[in-house]
Amino acid sequence: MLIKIRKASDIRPSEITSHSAYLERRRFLKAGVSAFAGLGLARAGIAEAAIQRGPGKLEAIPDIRETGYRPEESVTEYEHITTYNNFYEFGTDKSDPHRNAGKLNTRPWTIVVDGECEEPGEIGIEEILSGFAQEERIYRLRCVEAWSMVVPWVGVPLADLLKRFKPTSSARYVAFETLLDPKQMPGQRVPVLPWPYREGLRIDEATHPLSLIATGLYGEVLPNQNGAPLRLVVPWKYGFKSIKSIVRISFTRDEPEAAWNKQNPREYGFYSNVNPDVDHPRWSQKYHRVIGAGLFAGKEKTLPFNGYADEVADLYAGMDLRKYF
Ligand SMILES: Nc1nc2c(c(=O)[nH]1)N[C@H]1C(S)=C(S)[C@@H](COP(=O)(O)O)O[C@H]1N2
Ligand SMILES: [Mo]
Repeated sequence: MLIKIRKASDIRPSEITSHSAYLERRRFLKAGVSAFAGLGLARAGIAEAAIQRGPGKLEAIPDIRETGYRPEESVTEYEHITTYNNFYEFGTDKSDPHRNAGKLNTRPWTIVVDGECEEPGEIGIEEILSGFAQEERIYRLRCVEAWSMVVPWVGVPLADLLKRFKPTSSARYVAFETLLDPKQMPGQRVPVLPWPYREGLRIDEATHPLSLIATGLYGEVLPNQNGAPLRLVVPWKYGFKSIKSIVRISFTRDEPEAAWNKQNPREYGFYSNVNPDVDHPRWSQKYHRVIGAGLFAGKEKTLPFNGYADEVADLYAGMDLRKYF
């Protein structure tokens, strides 16, 4: 169950493939799974085979750079990733976002970047898609509700995006905000959360190489229910930190407010690092259900920092993780 991750700096130029080559290789690998079995490559083969393009309903993202960011587990099927969602702006049932998010208009889409930085401004989704190298990042997503999946994201390291706005030394945190538009997001007419949905990270968390701004999954642009046109992905934290459909990013001096933390600070901490040793007040966090594994599959053990401890534990050296949960 160990998650082996190569550092981004280990990427070889030969791994930067064109999208068509990427799709070709996927097809080849899919056909070749059985041939790989028994060569010690079976697990990797299975993971690779699962990563084809989505069903082709959405625009393909060109020139995706492959990276070594991939867990050993099988990738969750597109069908599950796009029909079992949390996106309360479109309803609180897992199937609501898939049914209701189609109405969201994601073009044009502008993100305002402001606060403690030298060059505040705006950036459009088209510029993020064309002006930054798009990387494949296969990450586990562990929801605080004790379920988990493995998602083949496409996106841009958050650090690369933030750099462009030149944060100053006063920027100790980064705050994120989702679109506020009850016309398009009917769930916002119900006060289940303090709208707009907001989240925040410490600046060192935000600029950690694992932190990603996702623009797509399975090689295509994000389906609306997964947070189109761009959302945060912080794989070592509970899923609710990975805020969807972002319209504002602000550099701040003080810890920013976050929707779930504001709604119930006892249950949802600001840090919310995945931690099997700190239970949610109403349920255990020691195990999780694997989405798509089938009705009779057993639960899986939850790992500290969702299996990314080698990469991120240093960020919290000396901190009492029961207090800062
Ligand atoms: N704006 C917004 N972002 C959100 C949520 C939400 O309700 N609204 N739900 C969060 C939760 S609880 C989880 S588990 C993940 C789910 O992401 P997915 O639907 O792509 O799997 O999105 C997070 N981001
Ligand atoms: Mo979640």
